[in-house]
Parts: sequence; C-alpha cells; structure tokens
Amino acid sequence: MIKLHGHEISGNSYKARLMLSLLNLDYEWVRVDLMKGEHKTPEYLAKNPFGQVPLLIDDETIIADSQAILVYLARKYGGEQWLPTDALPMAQVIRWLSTAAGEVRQGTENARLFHLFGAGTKINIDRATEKSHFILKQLDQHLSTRTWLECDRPTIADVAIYPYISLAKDGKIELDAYTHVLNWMERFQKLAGYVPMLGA
Ligand SMILES: N[C@@H](CCC(=O)N[C@@H](CS)C(=O)NCC(=O)O)C(=O)O
Repeated sequence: MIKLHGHEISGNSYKARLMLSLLNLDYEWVRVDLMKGEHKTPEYLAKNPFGQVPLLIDDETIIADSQAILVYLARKYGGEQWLPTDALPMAQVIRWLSTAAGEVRQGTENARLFHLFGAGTKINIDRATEKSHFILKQLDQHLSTRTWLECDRPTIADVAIYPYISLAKDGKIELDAYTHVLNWMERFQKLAGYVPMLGA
C-alpha cells in the first residue's frame, strides 16, 4: 500500500495527492501535523532528513519532494502518458517541474505562505508578488496557443504547476487578467480523477 505523508494546507502535498488520484491509485493519507512540528521529529527525519512534506512511501521505496514524487508515480504507474521518455518531450515536461520549484515557489507559493503565516515567514512579499505576476504572464502567453503545457495532453508539467497557481488567491494574487491560465485551470479541474485541495 502506498502511503503519502502530508498536510492539508500544503500545496506540495496536494500536488502528490492529485497525481495519485489522476492515476487512480489507492493510498493511505498520513497526516503530518506541521503546526505541532511532527515533520521535525527524529522518526520523521529518519525518513526525510529535509524535514518537509510531502513524502511518499511505496513498499520499501521512500521518495521525498513533490516533483520527485510526480516523476516516480508517472513512470512507475502511468507509462508514457504523464512523463514521456523521448529526449525533447521529456525536457519540455521537466522544464515545468523546474519552474514549479523555481519561479512558482518564489512567486505564488511564497506569497501564499506570507499571507497565511505573516511576517514570521521572513518572505519579501513585494518580491513574491512581482515573481507571481512574472510567471503568470509567462504561463498566460504559453497557454495562449496550447490546451496543455506540453505534448498536447495533460502531463506532470500541468500537475506540478496547477496547485500553487490555483492557490494564488491565498497570496492575494488575482488571476482575472490571465484568461488563458483561468481556462487551463478549468480544463484541469475536469480531468478524470481531479480532486480539490483538502478542506477547500
Ligand atoms: N521541494 C519540496 C518543498 C517541500 C516543502 O516546502 N514543504 C513544506 C510544506 S508545502 C514543508 O514541509 N515545510 C516545512 C519546513 O520546511 O520546515 C517539494 O517540492 O516537496
């Protein structure tokens, strides 16, 4: 049985939940209480020394990091559909995983963290807001001629980018001006197996 360790407020945990659900995989949700510091206990750090969620355990295999979890699940359970292995399409998809961990994290993810948890996060909200609009403009432009981010079909590129873009409002980032992004989000929400954020 696959186990996903995560927290309901975590968009990175949501990313992993989405993938499990899109692949129609059974799994057990193990709630890690971030507020109580359960991700910093010796037992948890033994599984993920980074002390972060999400963490996926599939029998003996332990995978930390939402992007790595997407790659693992896509290749282990999804064949070529969600992550193709030919050089060019693979590079095109991985580019968005990198963007999720880079520009999206510096933008909408950090803006959300700031507004949910306040100044204690030490996040520069002006910079996070600027980065959010930078990546939203890029995404909007990219999606103006495409249905999905790459390969003319949903891939883990879409799964990696969707959570923190759909949660942009939590960071007081309005999406109204980004119509192609809004349309893509609507299409994403219609995928078989789509699940909303826990508690949303
Ligand atoms: N690169 C990691 C980042 C994971 C991450 O930042 N997780 C947050 C919750 S969304 C967390 O566990 N924060 C607690 C901490 O870092 O102490 C991923 O993509 O999974």
